[in-house]
Amino acid sequence: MAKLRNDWTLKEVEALFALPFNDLLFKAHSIHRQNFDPNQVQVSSLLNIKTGACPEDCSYCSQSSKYDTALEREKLMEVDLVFQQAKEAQDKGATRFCMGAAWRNPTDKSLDKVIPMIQGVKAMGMETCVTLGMLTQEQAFTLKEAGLDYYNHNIDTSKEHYSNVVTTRNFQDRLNTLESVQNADIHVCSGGILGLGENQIDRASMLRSLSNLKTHPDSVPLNLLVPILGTPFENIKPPTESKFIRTIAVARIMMPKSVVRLSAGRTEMSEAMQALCFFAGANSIFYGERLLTTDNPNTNSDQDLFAKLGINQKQVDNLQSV
Ligand code: SAM
Ligand code: DTB
Ligand code: SF4
Repeated sequence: MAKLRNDWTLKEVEALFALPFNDLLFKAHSIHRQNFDPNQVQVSSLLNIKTGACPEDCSYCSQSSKYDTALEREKLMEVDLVFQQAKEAQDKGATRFCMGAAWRNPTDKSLDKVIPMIQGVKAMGMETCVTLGMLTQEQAFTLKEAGLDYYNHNIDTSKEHYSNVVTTRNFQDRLNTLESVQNADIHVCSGGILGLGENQIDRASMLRSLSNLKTHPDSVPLNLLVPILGTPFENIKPPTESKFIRTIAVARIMMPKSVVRLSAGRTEMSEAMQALCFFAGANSIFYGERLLTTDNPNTNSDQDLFAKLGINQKQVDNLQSV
C-alpha cells in the first residue's frame, strides 16, 4: 500500500485535475476501493446550537453580522433541546452529531456550556463533533478531556484566495487552530467550499494545504456554496458539475484514508451527480432536513437514494471512552 503523502507539489495536483475525466475517476475509485468498502457511507447530522450575530465577515455565510441576511439571531440552545434533536437524528440513522456555533471563537465560559452537550450526545452512543471557530491550545485540550471525537474547522478555500472571502481572520489562523486540535489528539474534520469564485489552481492549492497538514484530516467535507441572499456571494456562478466531481476525486487520491464528505449543496444536485461523487470517492454525507441554517435533502429521499445505489450506512466504531 502506498505511503500517505504530505509533500504534494502544486504541479502534481494540477496534473491530477488535468487528467481526462474517466481516467481521473478510475484512478480515484481504484484508490477508494483499496482503502474503504465502496458501498458504505457515513452519515452525520448537523445542529446549529447558536445562530447568527457572528463578528466574522465570511462572504458566504448567513450568520455573519456584517450582512443583512434575514436570519434571526438566537442565543445558545438549551442542553435538553440539543439532546432531543440528537435523539431524533439518531432515530433516523445518523451516527455522528455535529454541533455548530456562529462564533469567531468560544469564550471559556461558553465552552463550559458546550461540554455537557458533547458528553450527553456521546452518552447516547453517537460520535460527537463540534465546530465553534478558532480555539486556543488549552481549549482544544479541554474538548479532548470532555471526550470530543471530531472538531470541524474548514480552511474553506486556497491560501491565495482566502482574503477575497474573509478579511476578519487569515488562513494561518485556521491552520493554527487545526494544529491545536491535532496536538490534542482530536480527530480533525477540515475541508472547504466550492463556488467562492475560486479557480482551478485555488482548488488544487486548497487540497494541497489539507493534504500537507502534519497528518491528513480524518474527515474532509467538500461543500458546494449554498448561495445566501444578502451576502457578497449571493449571485456567484457555481462551478460546473464536472469540476466539483473532479475535486472529490483529487481529494480521494491525495488523502486516500480520509473520509471525504459530500457536504452542503446536495439539494441542487441530481441523484446521478451524487452517485458520481460517491464513485469518485465521497463516503460521507450530512443527513437530515437541515444543515446549519439552510435546507438539506430529506431523510426519506436519502434513504431512497441509498437503496437505489445499494449503499449501506456505516455504524459507529471506536468511540473514544470518556
Ligand atoms: N463559526 C465557525 C467557523 O466558521 O469555523 C463554525 C460554523 S461555520 C458556519 C462552519 C462551516 O460551514 C464554514 O467553515 C463553511 O465551510 C461552511 N459554510 C458556511 N456557510 C456556508 C454556505 N453558505 N455554503 C456552504 N458552506 C457553508
Ligand atoms: C461543513 O463543512 N459544512 C457544514 C458543517 N461543516 C458545519 C455546514 C454547511 C453550512 C451550509 C449553510 C448553512 O446551512 O448555513
Ligand atoms: Fe461566523 Fe463561521 Fe459564518 Fe464565518 S462561517 S461568519 S465564522 S459562523
